[in-house]
Amino acid sequence: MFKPTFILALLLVSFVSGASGTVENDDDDTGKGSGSIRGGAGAGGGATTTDATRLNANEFGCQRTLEANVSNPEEPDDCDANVCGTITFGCSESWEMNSLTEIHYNITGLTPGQKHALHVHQYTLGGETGEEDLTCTSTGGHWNPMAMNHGGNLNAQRHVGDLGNILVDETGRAAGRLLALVPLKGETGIAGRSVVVHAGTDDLGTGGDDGSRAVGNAGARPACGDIVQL
Ligand SMILES: [Cu+2]
Repeated sequence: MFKPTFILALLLVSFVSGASGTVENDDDDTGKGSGSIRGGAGAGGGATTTDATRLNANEFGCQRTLEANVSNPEEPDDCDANVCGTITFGCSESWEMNSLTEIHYNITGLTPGQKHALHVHQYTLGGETGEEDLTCTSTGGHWNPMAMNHGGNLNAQRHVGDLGNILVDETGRAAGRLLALVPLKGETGIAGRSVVVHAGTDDLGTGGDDGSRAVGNAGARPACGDIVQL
């Protein structure tokens, strides 16, 4: 019942956004200035939003209710030498398109001027079994409950966990927000999973090889963190 609705919503967002897969940055981190995506979703959302998706959104309310603090698990307190930051998840202001989640991020220690891939991965740190594995590898693969190919955060063909790339300033900091169809709870939700910051840039599935279709060739995992409820 939820699955076809989610796919429909995916297709709709892909349509209204032009399927660009790009990530929007704003330094003030207030969520202002998102006119293009808000307007598009509002124009199309009313006719296709079903009771099922509305119920799913109302379950958590339009607030930032999930958060992940990311760090190098081997040196979690050394943010001078490592990637560290916070990612929060909540509803966008586009209530009519109420599966579209607004994601805010503030991450330091990245490569100045580069785009870094950001994903939700399947397991919390320690992996499926919860063992003491203090590496980001233990978080497993991308969260992909719909069994799709890898893509960008606004593509129709994407993993639920595909959040695209974040833009890094000249100081190595990425701060801003992005929008993606990311259910917070329920069987496809990201609650109780993890966020991984990659060393490389996500090719959003356009690389033409198996690595691209699977993970966007995003490279190593310098930081990760469990997604917890606020
Ligand atoms: Cu990843």
